[in-house]
Amino acid sequence: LMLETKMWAALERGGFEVHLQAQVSLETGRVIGAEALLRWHDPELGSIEPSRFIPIAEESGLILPLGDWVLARAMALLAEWQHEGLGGLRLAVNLSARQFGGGALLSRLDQLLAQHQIDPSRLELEITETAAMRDPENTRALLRQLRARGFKLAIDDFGTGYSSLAYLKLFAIDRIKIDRGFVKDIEHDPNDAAIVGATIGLAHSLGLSVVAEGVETQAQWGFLRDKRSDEAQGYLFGRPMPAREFGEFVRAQA
Ligand code: G
Ligand code: G
Ligand code: MN
Ligand code: NA
Repeated sequence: LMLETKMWAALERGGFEVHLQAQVSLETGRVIGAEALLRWHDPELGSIEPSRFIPIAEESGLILPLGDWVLARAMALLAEWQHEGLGGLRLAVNLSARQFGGGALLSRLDQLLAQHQIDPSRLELEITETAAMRDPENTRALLRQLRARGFKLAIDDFGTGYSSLAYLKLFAIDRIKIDRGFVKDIEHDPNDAAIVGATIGLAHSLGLSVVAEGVETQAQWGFLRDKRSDEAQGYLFGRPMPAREFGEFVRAQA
């Protein structure tokens, strides 16, 4: 309860921040976009991990105003990039199940698009398999509407849900993010290597693109490039960093 109270206060006082982690093209080696990751620094408790505060936010309902804040921040960043000559970048935002349960998401996104004059294809919405399957019919309908608007849709942590292949049939999406649990031992574990290779092939044959998560080594990078994964994200290219640093990071590669 203490964390919950502190979180509400942090939301009002600007205690949350969005950090950005680069996503890199495996073909060109260039940064093509980023994933937005929430960070919370409390003056007394210090930095608190998302894995600790997101579940509390989800249970308490705080995830709705917090998620809304992240979306607004993301749209504002996209607008900044557009003005700074970084308009080609894409920004991915994580959505919680509760955010697509309520029916407010679409109109809120429309409002933000109009406010910031953003090309909707620059924003990618990441949903996890488990969140999507809480109410599959509702999810399916909403994802269709989001896609019709031009937003990009990604399935996060792909392969860790109960019925990953069923989601591919049920939901119209653009991209899958291969969970870092499969990437970690890719060089040593032939099963992981086979799973990742086959997943990339499956995604491509369905017309989806692939981001591999948690890439930490050159060997993993080489493997993924050989298997024609489209993009990669991980400590090898950069940790999640403050937005200003990310802008400099992207410019430095030019
Ligand atoms: O940021 P890592 O750095 O620790 O993120 C941990 C988890 O928190 C990830 O599973 C990520 O999906 C989740 N997360 C990070 N930012 C957000 C956010 O803005 N909204 C939601 N719903 N989850 C987030
Ligand atoms: O939304 P998702 O669960 O995919 O959130 C990404 C999480 O993965 C964040 O917690 C982020 O800090 C973490 N992460 C990103 N890159 C790496 C990496 O290369 N190695 C590890 N161990 N974690 C990573
Ligand atoms: Mn994610
Ligand atoms: Na993930």
